[in-house]
Amino acid sequence: MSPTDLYPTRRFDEPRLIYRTEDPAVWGSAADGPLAQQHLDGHTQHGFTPVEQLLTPAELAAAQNEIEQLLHDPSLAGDERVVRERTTDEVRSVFDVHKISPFFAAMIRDDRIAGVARQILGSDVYVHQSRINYKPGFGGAPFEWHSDFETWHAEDGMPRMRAVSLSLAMTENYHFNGSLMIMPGSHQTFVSCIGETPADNHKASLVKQEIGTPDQASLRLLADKYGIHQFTGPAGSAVWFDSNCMHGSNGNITPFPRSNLFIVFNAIDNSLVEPFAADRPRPEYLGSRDWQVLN
Ligand code: 6CS
Ligand code: FE
Repeated sequence: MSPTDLYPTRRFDEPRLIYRTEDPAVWGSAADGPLAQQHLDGHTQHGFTPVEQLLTPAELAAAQNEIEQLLHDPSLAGDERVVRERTTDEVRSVFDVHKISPFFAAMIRDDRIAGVARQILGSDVYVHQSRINYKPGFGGAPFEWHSDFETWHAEDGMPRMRAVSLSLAMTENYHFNGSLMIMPGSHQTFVSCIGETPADNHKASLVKQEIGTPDQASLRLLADKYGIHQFTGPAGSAVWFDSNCMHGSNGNITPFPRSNLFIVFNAIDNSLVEPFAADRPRPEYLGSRDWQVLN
């Protein structure tokens, strides 16, 4: 039997705002890992923690080379883990990069990455999902406003808000090439969305999400209350953000791609159950059930 549903969504006729009371954003303490108390406090308050430069120049160059390889990897042709833009057919995302690439598999085990995830979640962790978002120039499409947790709860059966994501810039993120926007503090409010989950929703939602995106009135309330922060920074800069942050990004009509590596860590005690609002779970590459603890 599934546990109590603290975050009902895609179930009611009207949207609801549900205040988060049970799940802290930070579960560990300063003694547990690389982040100092002030960073943990900032994470609790804003729901995210920016990192000015996560990688050394040599590591960054190697990572950039690796994402270029993945983009052109002939063995991935026709693979469902490669998602293309609807209008331009350019690669939008490649999933499972921590399984496809030994380089990224090793990189994410580093204390600067897995160590921080364990510290924030106060637990051993595993990778729930990993992807590169390429956001190509001349037509990279937007990501609509959403909370990742809403989808992971509804479609993957993630029970609680005890997951954290790392977004690591692989190209410079300018304010004009579709960089990430987050409403600071919005992780404290869960927006229960309207609409039922269609069968195989991920086939559409990974190109343009429509189900599980909040209604405009809820978004306006949240934006008025929390404001909007836009992340910019050079390749190698990063941000850790809570699973329930309200976030999105604009399209990219500039010539400059905005590529990010995106890794989702989940606490091992928060592993997936049956979906809370979908007929069947999504594929393994979107929400892992066959995971291994990171060490
Ligand atoms: O499907 C996912 O897991 C992620 N992708 C999208 C477009 N929305 C929800 C979540 O961030
Ligand atoms: Fe997201």
